[in-house]
Amino acid sequence: MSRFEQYFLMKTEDIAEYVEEKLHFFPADAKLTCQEIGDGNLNYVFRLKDENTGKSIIVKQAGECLRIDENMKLSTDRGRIEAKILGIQGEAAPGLVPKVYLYDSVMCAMSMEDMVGHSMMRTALINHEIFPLFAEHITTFMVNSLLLSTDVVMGHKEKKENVKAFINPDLCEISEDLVYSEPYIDYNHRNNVFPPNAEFVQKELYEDKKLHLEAAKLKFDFMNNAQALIHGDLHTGSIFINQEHTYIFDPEFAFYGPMGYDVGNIIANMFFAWANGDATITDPQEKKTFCDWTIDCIVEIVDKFIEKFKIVYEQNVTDTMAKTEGFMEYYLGTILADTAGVAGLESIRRIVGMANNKDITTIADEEKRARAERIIVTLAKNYILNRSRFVSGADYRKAIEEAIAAF
Ligand code: SR1
Ligand code: MG
Repeated sequence: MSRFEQYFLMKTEDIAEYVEEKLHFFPADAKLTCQEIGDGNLNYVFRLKDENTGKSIIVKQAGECLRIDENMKLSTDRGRIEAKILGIQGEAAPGLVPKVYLYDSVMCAMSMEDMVGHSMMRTALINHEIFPLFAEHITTFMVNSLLLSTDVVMGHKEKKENVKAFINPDLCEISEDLVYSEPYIDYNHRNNVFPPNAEFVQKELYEDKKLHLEAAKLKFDFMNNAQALIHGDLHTGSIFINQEHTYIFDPEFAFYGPMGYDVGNIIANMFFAWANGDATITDPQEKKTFCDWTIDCIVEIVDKFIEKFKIVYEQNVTDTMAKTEGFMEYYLGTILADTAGVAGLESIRRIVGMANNKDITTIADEEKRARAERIIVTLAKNYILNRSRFVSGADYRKAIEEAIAAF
């Protein structure tokens, strides 16, 4: 009997045998080396490489509890969801997601294309690299993968089958808690608040009841609006990129939810890159070039999303009533409001919640980090409280400039 017929958490030394047995991916004389390369909160990611030819493969295995907290148990079904959605997204947005070679439901492991020649986008942004084609790529990915999965386009019974197949309760619960609840009421006592901003957070987040009400409304939209098959965790750590090309991966939080969740996540994460650049780049010209690009990129993402959305909608709408004059504008309007709301929620939760991000935590100068966090939270509150007013890239630019000017 094979060692891999019963689930166990693999180590680097198991991967070569595993891949040999399951895939026959490498030649018999391959000189295989394996490295654990994951730095996420949830899974174990291995790169297996043939040193003779340079050919490589990624094996990602879901553990039964979180890497960042072993007391938090999590269904390994997330691997199935991830493998399945990568197939769907690959059809909707060809070339923008890695290929899946095999999903093994016993070992809860996915063997996939190695995104050779690409870097994790968050790391590249912390190194202040600029990616002029990113807005183009990410908007094609979002519009196609999201809109084509909705009732606007799909047969409604088929879409409902998809809703069923992508029920993802454990991962959704993480977002419901970490994104939509704990940043406002720290009932699990696991928020990470940067001490110099403790009073600011107390007043601006924990004591702002008007903000709580809007976060609550958005939470129930997240839980009840089965609009589109969303990626569910579309931050810059879920993207591998180079100057010519972008890969979007790691969609294990996928489920049928509001489209604005993905769009808002990207916007928030691009602004974290601004905050890092503003706080850490010393050369004024370099700082201006990088920071201006991050803001231009946010503006371009919003405008290109709107432009492509309208085209893809017109070309693919099948539902009779969704063709009614004015409906597309109404529908897009709700998505844009959700986008701004989620951009705010994601911004806030990465500042005060349990899962922070390196763009901010690596700012060594305490005063600069405190200022960066205050700008982000102030901007985020504007996004949430005034979300229906964010209907173009220019609205984001104005809000960003106002938040920066306030500190
Ligand atoms: C407990 S998991 C923390 C976060 O990591 C993932 O990437 C998701 O963003 C999740 O909220
Ligand atoms: Mg992830």
